[in-house]
Amino acid sequence: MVDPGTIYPSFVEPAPEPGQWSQERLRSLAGELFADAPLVVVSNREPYVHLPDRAKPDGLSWRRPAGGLVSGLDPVLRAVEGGLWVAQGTGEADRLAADAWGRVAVPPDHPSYTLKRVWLHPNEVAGYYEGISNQGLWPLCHVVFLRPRFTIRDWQQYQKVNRRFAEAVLEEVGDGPAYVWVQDYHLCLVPKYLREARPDLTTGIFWHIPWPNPEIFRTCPFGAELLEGLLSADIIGFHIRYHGANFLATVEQTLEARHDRERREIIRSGHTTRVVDIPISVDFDEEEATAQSSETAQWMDEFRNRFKLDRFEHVLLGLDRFDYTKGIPERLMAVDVLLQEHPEYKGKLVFLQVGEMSRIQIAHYQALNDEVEKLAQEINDRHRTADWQPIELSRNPVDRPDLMALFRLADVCVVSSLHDGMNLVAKEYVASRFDEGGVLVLSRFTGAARELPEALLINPYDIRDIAQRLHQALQMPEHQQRDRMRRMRSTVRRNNIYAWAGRFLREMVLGGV
Ligand code: GDG
Repeated sequence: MVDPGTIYPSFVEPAPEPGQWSQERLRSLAGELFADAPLVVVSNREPYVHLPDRAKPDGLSWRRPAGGLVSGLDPVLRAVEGGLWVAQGTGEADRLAADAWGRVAVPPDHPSYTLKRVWLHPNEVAGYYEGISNQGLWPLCHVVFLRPRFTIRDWQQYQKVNRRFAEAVLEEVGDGPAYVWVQDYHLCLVPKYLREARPDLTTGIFWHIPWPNPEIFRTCPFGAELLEGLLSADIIGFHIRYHGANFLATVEQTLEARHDRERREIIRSGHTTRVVDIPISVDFDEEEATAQSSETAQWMDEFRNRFKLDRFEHVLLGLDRFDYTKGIPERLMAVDVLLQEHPEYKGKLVFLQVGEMSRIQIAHYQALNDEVEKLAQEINDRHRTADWQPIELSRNPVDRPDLMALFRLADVCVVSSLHDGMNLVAKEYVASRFDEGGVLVLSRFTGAARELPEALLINPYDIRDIAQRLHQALQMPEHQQRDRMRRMRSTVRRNNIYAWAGRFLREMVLGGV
């Protein structure tokens, strides 16, 4: 086999560009863009949840929930002082922490922006979140061969809740101007409701997941209404051009509208919506600093003890929110094939699969949990020795320093999503590896694969392909690991979260000038 490492001449770190995006640069841009009108972010998930805690004087503790949108947007709001984030209140002590209008200053330890919580009834959550959003649009857009479920009852809740989010924004902005940045597939109709009430507001929406081709999208019974909602925004963003192209093709086949191909604009009933592709990323400097912190070092020791890692030559890691789009069974099956084809790894490697359960009310997520547990046990039983098993599953909650510790301990990080808008885990792994070690095995069907060709790219549906890449990763000479990792780090450092936010906000406010 040709050593793919040889195609890369030795890497020289480019000098930082003067125009490189940083928190400072975003803050100064935000100062200009939002001098006269505030930025309001609207999303389903909130960036901080509050929990009851008897040990604390105010009876409250807090944590950041898992998920890419929150990881991506919180640093942005922290950079844009005086911003507002409207989201669903979900924490057990959320009401206790908030004022009568649902407002609370966050981050709780260093407040710099306002979180306004929207309170939803369990029936609303069932129809809007578990129903249309996660049993309908999520499988529809990820095309993972799981039949999407759309019901009229859920749709009514989805409309109602989207209206409530729009009302929460209107309540806060009063009569003044504002820039409203809506997030994701839960809130497609918010731009429409905002425009009906306040056509003068500027609205953008970012679509964090893939957009399917028109043949898939046309199965959605509420497709035209969803598109009308989205086209009420002034700008809609996708991670990669391909998703935007699918969106434009879907609009063309579904609605009467004029399409300006040159400018990638849709003009409908006198209103123009621009389509842009701007890939999301991570706060490279902050992730790197966390990875270098003493807290992370302590967590590394903790994990070394907990999983007895010093016994192994190779530590492999899978870290995801537990979701059937992330290809978790596929990567475990690949470990099985690897051990069958290369029994020399027995006793020498461990695969850690870490991550919190999510969307547990939905049957497919419970089924995934059962499937992964059963599979891990079967594989462990097949290969175990008296004092070793290949797979360790952990569903304990993890926070930033522990995540970074796991990344730093992982010789190989496996991201095997069946389909993913971007995938921030891949970029976080890269940001954490200031030692330039480690190999990223990455699904071709993630947005991240477009930016990180130096990863070992896999088709996650091809278990032998994953197994071969795992073997290649475990055998990769150090100099080649370093070459690849340095290139990937250079990309993520440059295309960081501030670049994403800065580019989107500039497009939204200045219209691409
Ligand atoms: C959507 C799109 C797109 C993971 N497990 C735990 C945990 N995480 C953190 C990771 C990362 C985030 O959650 C996951 O982000 P991803 O991007 O990988 O995936 P999604 O949640 O599906 O995000 C995705 C993203 O939106 C942004 O646009 O990239 O394509 O699907 O930050 O580190 N965090 C904690 N516990 C865990 O168990 N605390």
